[in-house]
Amino acid sequence: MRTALITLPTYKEYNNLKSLIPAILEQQKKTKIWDIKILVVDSNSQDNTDKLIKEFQKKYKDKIYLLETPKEGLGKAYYKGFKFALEEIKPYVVFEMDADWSHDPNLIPTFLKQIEQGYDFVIGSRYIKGGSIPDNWGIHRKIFSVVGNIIIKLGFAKPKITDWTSGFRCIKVWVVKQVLEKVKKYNSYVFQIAILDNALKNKARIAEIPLKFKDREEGFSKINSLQYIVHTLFYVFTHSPFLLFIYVGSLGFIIDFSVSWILIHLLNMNKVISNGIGAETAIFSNFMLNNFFSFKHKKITGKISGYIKGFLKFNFISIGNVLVQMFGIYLLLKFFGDKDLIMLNYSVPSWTVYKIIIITFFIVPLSYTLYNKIIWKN
Ligand SMILES: Nc1nc2c(ncn2[C@@H]2O[C@H](COP(=O)(O)OP(=O)(O)OP(=O)(O)O)[C@@H](O)[C@H]2O)c(=O)[nH]1
Ligand SMILES: [Mg+2]
Repeated sequence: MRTALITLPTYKEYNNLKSLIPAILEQQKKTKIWDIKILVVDSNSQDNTDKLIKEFQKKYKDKIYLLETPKEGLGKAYYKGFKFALEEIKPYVVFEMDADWSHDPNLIPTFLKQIEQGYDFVIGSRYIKGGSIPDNWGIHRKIFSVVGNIIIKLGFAKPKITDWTSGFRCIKVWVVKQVLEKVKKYNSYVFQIAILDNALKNKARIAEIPLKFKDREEGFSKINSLQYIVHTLFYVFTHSPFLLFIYVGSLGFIIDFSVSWILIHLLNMNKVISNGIGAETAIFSNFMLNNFFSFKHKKITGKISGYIKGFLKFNFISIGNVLVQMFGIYLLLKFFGDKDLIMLNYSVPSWTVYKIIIITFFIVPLSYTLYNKIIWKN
């Protein structure tokens, strides 16, 4: 039998644990292939959680582990719990699960079915058909959760994953081994986003199953909404390959202008040649920065010939972009005219507006897609 380890981080959840632990172990009756075990990672709750677990350990032999940690937040509790699991318990899958009855233990066999079908990372999702968030959540909490997930989804350009912050998940241990040290520095709820982001970058196969999230009835919430929002935004803005690609492109724009300006105004060089050198310098810097920064999880490594091939492809895509831009400008000028446009009382040449539209809506998505399909393939 393979071990499925349910990891329960707990801080002052005595009353919940009393009923939740038997309910989880009840699931054993529904499976003959999985050995369901529990690891409670308790952060010095001082509410007799430790005594309760020790009693359960006597009752359910070899089924329950207790790891005691300092109170350092949810992410740290999971990090330490998973590390302990890898070293001491060696399960085949680990679950993340809240210990406050928000996550229905009856869903455990459904998660395991998905693992049996070949998925590596199964998410209990509140935002797919059949899933839900509680009706009685205040409007601000609903907005945080829904909008937060939309921002993450767009930022990571992964429209198929609907719930990035759900804390009910089942993960194969090979994925945990790959990502654990990388997510060590993320605490609180950002840990959940970081672990999924890194799992995706390690090509884990992801599935979602519907989760009807229930509000806790016992104990108190430990979530800090403001910290959650700030950390989430910071993570997305510093880890999304798409946003990193945008930063690199913007820097390229500055490099192109600066090099051209230096060559023309300080070195008195020919304007056409200077612009060519400026553009090519930017193309080179974009290529290198995208390789080591935006797409570092699938970067070109090894032989110099690999870099040269990648760089040549990158140049071809850049030339393609120039042609698309020229054609777009031609069409817009032809259909919408060449008059200056009045914006906020200023008169701006129409071509500048057209150029911005073409870059934003065509060049950026097109080149991002092509880089992913042609140069930095999975
Ligand atoms: N070990 C440990 N567990 C924690 C810590 N903070 C939260 N938890 C546990 O993590 C789980 C989720 O925390 P909750 O406070 O329920 O957060 P939430 O589910 O996002 O928010 P609510 O829906 O308001 O309850 C619960 O089982 C908590 O007891 C911590 O610092 N250490
Ligand atoms: Mg909760």
